[in-house]
Amino acid sequence: MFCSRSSMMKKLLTLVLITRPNQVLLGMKKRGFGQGRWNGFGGKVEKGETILEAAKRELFEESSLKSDDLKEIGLIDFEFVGDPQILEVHVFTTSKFEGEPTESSEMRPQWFNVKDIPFDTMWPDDHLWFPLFLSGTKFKGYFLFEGHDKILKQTLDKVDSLPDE
Ligand code: 6U4
Repeated sequence: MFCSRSSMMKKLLTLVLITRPNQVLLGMKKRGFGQGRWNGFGGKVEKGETILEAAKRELFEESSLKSDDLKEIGLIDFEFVGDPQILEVHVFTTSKFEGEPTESSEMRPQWFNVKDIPFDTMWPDDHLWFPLFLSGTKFKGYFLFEGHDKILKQTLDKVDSLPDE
């Protein structure tokens, strides 16, 4: 099978942001990548599943919530200095879900008022694109990180549609 250099160097990830009126559900990451930060629910796309299937699976595994209404709202590439692998993160959102947010081994869920989103304890890119997500605006972004705290370069654009819709 032919694999282009760019696809070989990309790792597909999902990120799901659940909303209810004036609130967003975040999870405190208890372990792994982004430990100690509030974030949406998500993880790696596994072999044999679509990106949307991965988003639903990770949402359920990490929060116990189910949704058949996930809509892709953003696509963000993350690069880390010294690491050839780009993380391609597909961001989904919905306000239609079933179940009660429940703590998992990976995440401790908590509702936040949109006015009190804990950006200080989130990935540093989040405060840049959350306003677009919260206003229902689709976006594409790119962030180059040095370590996990410093953004060296960034682009962020509103788009009309995303490739996987
Ligand atoms: P496992 O396999 O569970 O050990 P882990 O290393 O914990 O994997 P995983 O699968 O939870 O990582 O995936 C990382 C999650 O963090 C994905 O939902 C994508 C998200 N993420 C990564 N970089 C991010 C960033 N800069 N900003 C952000 N979310 C990010 O908001």
